Amino acid sequence: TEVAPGAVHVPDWLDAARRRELLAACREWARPPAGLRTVRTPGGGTMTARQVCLGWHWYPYAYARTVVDGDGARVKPFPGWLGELGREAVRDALDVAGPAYDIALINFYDAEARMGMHRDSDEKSDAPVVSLSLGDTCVFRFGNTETRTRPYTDVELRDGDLFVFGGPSRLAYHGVPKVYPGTAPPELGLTGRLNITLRVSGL
Ligand code: MD5
Ligand code: FE
Repeated sequence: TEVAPGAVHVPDWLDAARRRELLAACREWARPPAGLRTVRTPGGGTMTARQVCLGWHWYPYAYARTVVDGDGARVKPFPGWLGELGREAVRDALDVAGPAYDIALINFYDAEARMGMHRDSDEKSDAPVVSLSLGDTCVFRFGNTETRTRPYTDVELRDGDLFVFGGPSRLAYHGVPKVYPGTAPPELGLTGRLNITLRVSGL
């Protein structure tokens, strides 16, 4: 479903085996060093979704090769298979050849976690962003390129869903105003929500 030009939602894109494999990989990546961390913004705020990065470490508002706002360890490598998964996602959603992904940002949301309306403009590439969701259902708010406010479209993202943000949608404001606790499929064995975004650094 095209939600806006270049913004394509593909519900249930990951099969059950890939969901399990991705979740198992996320659990490994979350372990220290360079594991799951709490992100603090320069203004003194704390993000409620916790994060782990692969390939390049994101900190507000730039990229580094080490966890400059955490344990200082070198960021874990971005695996080739994850890049292939991203290219497959772009082919399926946009019917174009995908780029060479080199960043994964993995956000973990517990029942209270939210993400405020923002744009992702720290990448020096306009390549499409691939988003994969696991676990609890959330409300994903897809906005416009001009303001943090209306007009926006609320979309429920569920376990196994793919969302690709390309073209004019790459710089749209977006956020996660709500997670519905206890909605993950029980057989997955995840309490909360994981979102994996694949990006091109342009670095
Ligand atoms: C999430 N993550 O569900 C969302 C999904 C983030 C973030 O927002 O920055 O980690 S990714 C949504 C996204 C990425 C790039 C562009 C656009 C949306 N967009 O133009 O709407 O944790
Ligand atoms: Fe974002």
